[in-house]
Amino acid sequence: MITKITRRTAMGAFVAAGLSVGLSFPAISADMTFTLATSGSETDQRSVAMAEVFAPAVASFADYKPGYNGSMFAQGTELDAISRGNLTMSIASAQELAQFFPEFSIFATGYVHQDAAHQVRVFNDPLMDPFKKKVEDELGVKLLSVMYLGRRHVNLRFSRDEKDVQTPADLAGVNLRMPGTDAWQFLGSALGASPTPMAFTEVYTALASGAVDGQDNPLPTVVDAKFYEVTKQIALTSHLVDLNYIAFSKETWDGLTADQQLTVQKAADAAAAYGRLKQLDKENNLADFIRSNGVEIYTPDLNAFRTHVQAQYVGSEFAASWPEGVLEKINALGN
Ligand code: KDO
Repeated sequence: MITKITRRTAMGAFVAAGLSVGLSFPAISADMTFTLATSGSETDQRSVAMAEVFAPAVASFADYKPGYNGSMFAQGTELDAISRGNLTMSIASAQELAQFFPEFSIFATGYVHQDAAHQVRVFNDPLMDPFKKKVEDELGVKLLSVMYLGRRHVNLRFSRDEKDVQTPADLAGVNLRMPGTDAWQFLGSALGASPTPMAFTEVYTALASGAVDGQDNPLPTVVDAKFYEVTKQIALTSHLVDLNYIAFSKETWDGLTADQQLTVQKAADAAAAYGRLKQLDKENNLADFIRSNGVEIYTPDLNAFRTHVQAQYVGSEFAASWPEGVLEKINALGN
């Protein structure tokens, strides 16, 4: 009877005995388990990328155990869980990191990132090194890769006849659900709305009941979370080309062999690239499906939104935390 030994040991024993490693034998537990907590659904492209690309790539030495819809840790608590050694991975946001390190708000600022490729150039640029180092040294979290979440737009319960959104002034008094952290709430205010903090998993019910007037997420999320069932319009504000980071426990990372570290890094990059392409494809092809479900989609006065939102950040507490010259470097990496 094979006792509970690691897969690597068992494989080594078979190979040493000159037996084909293709022999089937009882499942043997891997050396370790990578847990991942996300408030995203199982069908969200970032979750799919982690399950279908990352997990198989590390399977030779680690099992993968995801917790979707905030079931493992509530949205916004994942980084603390990693830091305390209770979680391996999360799909983290710059807004959540800004709760620990305010300077991360630069990556969560409206109308800064221009598109998915710009996000990748910024994440891979040396300008990111001090940010990454601080998160590793002070939080015990390693940011492996940048994931593309998409262009966030204003999505309202009201029909366009009830509330036509052309400029930020049209959002005055609109109770707009935004995620709970300060940087998110600031963005909601910068759009001209009255932001309400709320966990992602509560948004559908809040829209259906009228507890909030709207929310902001990219088109793929509007479809995946079925927000089109409880809203009537999307004003394509593109106010944030949003991203997440594949966040990994530094303690776990430091316990890996060099080969395992290389495998984990390559697996994260491959998953991020796969998810980015799938999300971009969905983003470019979902408008008609959403319209077919009775949701009006239109482009507001983007110049009015961009000018107003950017003006709110000038002189803000967030801008005060940005390291000198970083915004200029980010802009220089744009198109
Ligand atoms: C959301 O709560 O609106 C948000 O889009 C914020 C993102 O940073 C990310 O947490 C996302 O939710 C979840 O992954 C669910 O898609």
